[in-house]
Amino acid sequence: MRASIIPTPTELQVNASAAPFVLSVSSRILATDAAASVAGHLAGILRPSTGYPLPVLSPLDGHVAGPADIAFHLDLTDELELGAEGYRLETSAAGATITAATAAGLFYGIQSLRHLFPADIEKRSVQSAPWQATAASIIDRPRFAWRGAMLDVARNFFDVPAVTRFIDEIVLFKINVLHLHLTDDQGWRVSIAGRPELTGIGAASAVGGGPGGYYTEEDYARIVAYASERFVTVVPEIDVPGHTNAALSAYPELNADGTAREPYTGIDVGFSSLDVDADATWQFLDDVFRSVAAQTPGPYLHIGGDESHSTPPDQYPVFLARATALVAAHGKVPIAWHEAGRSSDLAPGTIGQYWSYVTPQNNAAELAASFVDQGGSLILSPADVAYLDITYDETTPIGQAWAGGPTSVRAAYEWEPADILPGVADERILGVEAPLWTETVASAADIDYLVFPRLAAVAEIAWSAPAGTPARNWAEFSDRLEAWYPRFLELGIGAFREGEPYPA
Ligand code: TNX
Repeated sequence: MRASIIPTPTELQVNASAAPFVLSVSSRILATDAAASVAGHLAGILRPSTGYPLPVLSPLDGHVAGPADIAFHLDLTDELELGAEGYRLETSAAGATITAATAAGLFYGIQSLRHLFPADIEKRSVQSAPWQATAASIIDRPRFAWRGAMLDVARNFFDVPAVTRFIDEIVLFKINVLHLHLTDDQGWRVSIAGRPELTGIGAASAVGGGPGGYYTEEDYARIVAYASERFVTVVPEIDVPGHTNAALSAYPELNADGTAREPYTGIDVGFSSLDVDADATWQFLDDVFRSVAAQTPGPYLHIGGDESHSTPPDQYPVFLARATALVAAHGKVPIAWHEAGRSSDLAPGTIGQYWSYVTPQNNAAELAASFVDQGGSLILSPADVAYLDITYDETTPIGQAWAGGPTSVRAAYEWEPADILPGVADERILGVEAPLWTETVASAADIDYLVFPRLAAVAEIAWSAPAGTPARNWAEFSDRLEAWYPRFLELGIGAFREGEPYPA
């Protein structure tokens, strides 16, 4: 038996000749109160397929872990120096133990443990034993703090169950940020106190005349809570001043000519802009940022800033300076796409999201560096390797090919974050994010097909050792990925597979 953990751990010793850990009908999960919710999460994964009761018990009540048990240890002193998200996982005939300094670390330990069991463990109906996990000893911590996936719910709307399903999928690979692209020309998807027409008029459209939709405050709170229970921070994006046709259709006073726009269902970009001078625009943004900030427990608020080709060029930097200051005034750290680096007056600490290529095009490297010069850091989403909506090959029936596409799984795996922007110090790279734009994506099956397995490749870049170390090895990764396909199947994730047709 081999271990096919993705992303590959920092230190992994597989004791192939040793007896494995075996889960049995009498297995128990031992966890103190502080670890009980994470332990319960693991029980929720293991009970349906094993059919075992797997009670969660506290060692403080005198329960002692035996060879069939899984024991959680929350070590707040962090003697093993596992940090904010690291963990140690030991599996053997003597039992399974997960140790971490935080509940998040324990949660990542769970994900690795899942990958050690047979793929059947992921089924939602009772399967037959044996439930063996390879004897292994793992110490693991992430390279980057920001390991993101973005879902565009504006071009096409995805309801709460689709989003929580997406969260369940991304956490398998230790992704810890869900960036929701909530607004664009084609639709406005989040309710804003005092601005009913954003979701009245602005949410009724989608690409190709799709049904549209939006999250009520309650819906949005459910997504945020579901994510938070899985150690995922939700980052809302309100894209301004371009990509705003939906808002411009809802409130005429946001338009320079005072006339409401018609709803838009095409896939062009760059034709819309808020009237960046109008007081009405700033009252609007104040309402929007206040409401979004109030719905967001996480520290970040993304304000887009990309492709604002219809904003007067001299006004664009002024707008970004003021908009980032407004976000900061509402208590959030602003994030913007790299074009916002054109402003030299960004609010202190504004984070840039780089979306040019692995080899920076035009002046993208300078724009990204501008955030760093202004005291901010960077999230890297190089479009030619990390964009999840780019086609895999000429036969891919959905997706787009603009960013140097098609983009293979191999290309998504073989790039190095530290090599993209030569002047930028490594510690200014907050991490990596893979965006899924949804102009051509209408269903959960479409999402799965474009996101997997590419997100697994990007997740390994975000979590595991850098290029140039033995851990970053395409041949070895593709073996692990191969071993993952039965697991995708059991999880109901319709992942792309080289040479196989689109399942729909
Ligand atoms: C560019 S990348 C966009 C999006 C599109 C995407 C299509 C970026 C910041 N903006 O508006 O959806 O290309 O791949």
